[in-house]
Amino acid sequence: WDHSVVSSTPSPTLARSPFLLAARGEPGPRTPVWFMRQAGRSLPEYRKVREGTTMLESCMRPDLVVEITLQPVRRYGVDAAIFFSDIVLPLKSTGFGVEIKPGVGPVVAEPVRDRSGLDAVRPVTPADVPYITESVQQLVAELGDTPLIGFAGAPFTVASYLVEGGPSKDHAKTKALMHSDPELWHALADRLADVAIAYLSVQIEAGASAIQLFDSWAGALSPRDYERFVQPHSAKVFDAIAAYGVPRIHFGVNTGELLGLMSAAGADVVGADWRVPLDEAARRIGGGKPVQGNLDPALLHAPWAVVQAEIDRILAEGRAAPGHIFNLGHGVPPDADPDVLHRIVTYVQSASATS
Ligand code: 1CP
Repeated sequence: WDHSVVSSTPSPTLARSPFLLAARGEPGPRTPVWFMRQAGRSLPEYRKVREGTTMLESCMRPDLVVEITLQPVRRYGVDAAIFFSDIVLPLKSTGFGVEIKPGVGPVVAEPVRDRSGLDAVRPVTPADVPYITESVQQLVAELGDTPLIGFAGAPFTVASYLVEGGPSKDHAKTKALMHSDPELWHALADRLADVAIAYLSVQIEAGASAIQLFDSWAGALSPRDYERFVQPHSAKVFDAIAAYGVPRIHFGVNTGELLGLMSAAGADVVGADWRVPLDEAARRIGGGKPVQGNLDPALLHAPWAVVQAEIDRILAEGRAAPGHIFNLGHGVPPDADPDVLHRIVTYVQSASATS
């Protein structure tokens, strides 16, 4: 990998899209909005095209990836598309034994708990994932002035699936590994940093104009453990892709106590969930960085007047940062009403517009 190769320069109109302006902390015409997990089971058109194809198979089919990524852009008019894939896809693409079990999430055939397990964890090369390059290139062509966000799972969050063997509430085996065999932990996290770097590089080189590194479950850690066991590995990822010059977003759930450390890992934009008001999040993130967030997804079921008041509050609090990208505090739940999401997009875009 030659990470000094700068990705193709975005067209002037793409570069001045509300999303990319906000991500760079530059003034824009309005607050951009997109949703984590905006594609997926909440959309009937998604359920229809996914029929008969497993999750990871569909991630390897450019026709499906392009269609599914575009569905929420068409339906909601969001200000950015997020590449349809999964955090375990790069491992799957190198032959690692992982499946996505419907209604559960990633399930690993042989959990990684000793040195011998490490060998199976290796980064993709572009030759492993021609379908990723093809899907991103097609998407960028179809999206025109709407930016495409590439993504990867951060070392801790992916490691948790590998060590636990599947989704976990307490991440107990992962924490036990960190503390009982720090050397093995750091070796695994270092490899997963390489996995993320390789996967992000493929997406950026194919034309993604921003990336998000998901450390969804990092909020399970104390700041002390995060700093020692996780931050250096996420920092490696951010450093390695810095030369591409695309905005780098970092996000995790329940990370109120970690926002400063996640920012210091090297992110350009930090996302917060609904537990921290955005003005307070901006203060903790520091360095005058843009923020992303943070409507509680549970409120999608609240009366519209409540949702609207929450949006007004979040937009006001977001002005404490040099840029604000409106989002939910976590992913769209499968039972979300697409009409409510559409109404949120329309409202954010009009309420935040400077006349
Ligand atoms: O808009 C989009 O749908 C974007 C595509 C996307 C992204 C960004 C998917 C498709 N997955 C992800 C990232 C991802 N995958 C994360 C980080 C983001 C987050 O925190 O939500 C995580 C933690 C995963 C792991 C994962 N994959 C889970 C969570 C399990 C758990 O531990 O609770 C699940 C349920 C999946 C499967 C999956 N990935 C994506 C979809 C649409 C689905 C649902 C399965 C399906 O539709 O069949």
